[in-house]
Amino acid sequence: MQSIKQVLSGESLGQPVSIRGWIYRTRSSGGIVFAVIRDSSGIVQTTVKKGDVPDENFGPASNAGIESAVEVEGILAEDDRAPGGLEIRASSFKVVAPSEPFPITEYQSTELLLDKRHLWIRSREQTAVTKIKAAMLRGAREWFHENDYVEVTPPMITAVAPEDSTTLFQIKYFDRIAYLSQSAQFYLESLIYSCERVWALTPSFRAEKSRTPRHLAEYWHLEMEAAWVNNDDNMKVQEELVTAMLEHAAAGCRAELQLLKRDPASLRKISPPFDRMSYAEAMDSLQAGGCEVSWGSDLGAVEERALTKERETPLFVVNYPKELKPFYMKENPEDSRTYKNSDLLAPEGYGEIIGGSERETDNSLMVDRLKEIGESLENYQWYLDLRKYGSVPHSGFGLGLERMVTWVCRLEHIRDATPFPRTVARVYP
Ligand code: NSS
Repeated sequence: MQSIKQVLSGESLGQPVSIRGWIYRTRSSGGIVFAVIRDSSGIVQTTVKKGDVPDENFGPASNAGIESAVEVEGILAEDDRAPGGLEIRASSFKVVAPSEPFPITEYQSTELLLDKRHLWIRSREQTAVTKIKAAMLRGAREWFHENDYVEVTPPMITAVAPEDSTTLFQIKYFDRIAYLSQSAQFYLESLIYSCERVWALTPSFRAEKSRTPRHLAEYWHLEMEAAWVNNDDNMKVQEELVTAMLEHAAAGCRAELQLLKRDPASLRKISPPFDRMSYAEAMDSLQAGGCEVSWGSDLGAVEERALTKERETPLFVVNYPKELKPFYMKENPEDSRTYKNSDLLAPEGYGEIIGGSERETDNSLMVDRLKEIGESLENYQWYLDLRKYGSVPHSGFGLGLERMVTWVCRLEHIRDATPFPRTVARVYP
């Protein structure tokens, strides 16, 4: 048995090959069936001629609809009209399991494709996205390993809100209330006192009511935290990590990227250092471009798009006003209105993919801020403890994996960056 990719390499031209997979397209005329077969590695045309295959094969072969599972043996031959220029002339075509009429045909509504997501993920586009995402994750994992980071496993059930208490999913936890994690950051911060450099890949949950093309209620969050690292060094880690992830995608998924109309060379062009712009400069640039913003305006999708649509490489926006960001960030000594933080914006208008900062190390400042925002100190006692026992400068960040995949795969909507998207409107399938 060979993969279709192996078959399409042409090495076995003129020789017998055997494949298995699912019917991707099929038509028959007279005594011949043209069936394009798909497996995880690609598609190839097979021709099944009456008389060339055992008699008991031909009927099922001509009746089998798309998505029937099949096993095919035959001789690999050249054919200009076939995808990839090669076809298999079948000597055997076994239908392992026929398919009922497949509910997804060409030009379906978005709603139907979401209802039938468990079937739609078989599409070539979705398969390409899944593989590119896996390549990016492998790039990240290798980068962290090579740079002495320890992978850790924080809890997903928690009592604290690192980001925004209005977007917490509440759960019944025995006889009390708990929340699904929005970010593993506080747990990663605790672990730097033993491991110094840590990272984790976990689902994060955000009860975002907004229906936007860049928000999921559940997404995969790649987070890191490191001791003795300031905000500048934190950005260097982000540049290197993102570059490693892009390199793995470009090197390992050429064909998949091309299928999605993303030129792998455009990803390879990206390397450190990325451009940096302060929030204040971003405001000036947006105002000059006609956006109605002023100091204190948040950067939403529209503003981020305006800042990056002409760019081919990512952009750091640094030093946001404190009122726009969470309590745990370190004040900027050069401008106390702002924090030592950064958001990394993807190029081509895709917007924020990473949020990061240096962390506040002073316990009393942190207590004051928590009181200001009306949080109960009780739940944060353990987090505040971290500033009592050998507090050190440290920084970290969180990368939204589906946000990055949306950019890399040039997707219009973040839901296509994940096999089973969870949004306000959808938990099925
Ligand atoms: O809220 S973040 O900006 N920052 C944090 O959660 C920090 N506690 C991370 C850290 O420092 N360890 O979220 C980080 C990233 C953000 O840049 C997006 O890329 C992504 O997480 N993100 C999302 N992706 C998809 N859907 C939603 N709703 C979403 N929210 C954030």
